[in-house]
Amino acid sequence: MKTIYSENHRLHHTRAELVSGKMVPAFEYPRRAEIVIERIRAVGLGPILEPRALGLEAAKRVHAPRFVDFLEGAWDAWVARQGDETDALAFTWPTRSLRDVEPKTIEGQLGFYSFDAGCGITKGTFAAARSAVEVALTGVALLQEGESSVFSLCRPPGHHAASDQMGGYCYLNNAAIAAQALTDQGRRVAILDVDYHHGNGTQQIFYDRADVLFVSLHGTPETEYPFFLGYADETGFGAGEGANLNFPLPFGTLWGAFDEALQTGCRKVKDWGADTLVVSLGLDTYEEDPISKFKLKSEDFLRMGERIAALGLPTLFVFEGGYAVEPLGINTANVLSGFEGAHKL
Ligand code: Q9C
Ligand code: ZN
Repeated sequence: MKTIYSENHRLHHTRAELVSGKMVPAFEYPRRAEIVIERIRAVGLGPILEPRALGLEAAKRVHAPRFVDFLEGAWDAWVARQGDETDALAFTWPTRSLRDVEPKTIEGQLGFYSFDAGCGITKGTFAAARSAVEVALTGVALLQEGESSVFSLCRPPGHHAASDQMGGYCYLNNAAIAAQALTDQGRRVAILDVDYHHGNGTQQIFYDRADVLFVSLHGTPETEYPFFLGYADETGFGAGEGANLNFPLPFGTLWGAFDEALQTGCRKVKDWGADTLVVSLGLDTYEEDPISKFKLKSEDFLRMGERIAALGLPTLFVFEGGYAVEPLGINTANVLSGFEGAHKL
């Protein structure tokens, strides 16, 4: 399997995020992607390629152009008013009792275009996010050229990013942008999101559409981030009714229960008639993940890859979360090698 990777992700390194009432060092940092690429190299998964310079036109097919433009200018606007000593970070959001209008200055715009404080902007954030989109879109191009599976090692991750909101360490939704590009080429795409957190951004982007199926397994929003989306009764809206499927699972979930939901999700992908699969590949379901509460073991990720392979579909893996950094390379490569061992096209 080919891997797409760029070192541009290193340009994005936030200083801090808000956890339990205090600012703590960010859980999402460059070493995550480096340890994964080192493992991909060590196990000889396949060639590692640089992304192509594909730009952000495709991103504007799922994100509001003014949101993408905001991201591009946010750091300079922040530095002009606040200096460069801190990350650009929101502190007020247009929640229920307030009004959904765009403020004129950066302090308010940060809240308007985000839904949490897990998405600070630094000098290199936009360049890194743009590069991650190109990593995903290069994977799309390779599928179009006949590859049966590709790993897009995107960083920053994307699945929390909605059409015009960043959050949860995500700025541009790499998996959604890739799924849209594949759909634009006439494919019938299903997105399978196995990250520990609900892919609220991906769900929102496709919620009223019949042409892309979204299936997500995640910690139940009753007790887990992102709290305000990801329930089982969210099945799609309008034309999209029936094209959204959530599996909220409890704290402590082991491979057995996860796999049961995964098999049900895979059956839905098959019954729905998908001809191409995009996997939002988060590894934060791992038992030692510092911010998550499932209990998957390293060898379970081999089984996960085999299950996904059993669908027999052309597959684009898009890297998402996973914060137990030392074993992150092993866990990621396990999914991909499990897939390769079982994938017959
Ligand atoms: N107690 C992804 O996995 N909240 N994002 C962390 C820690 C944010 C995770 C709070 C989690 C976002 C892509
Ligand atoms: Zn996650």
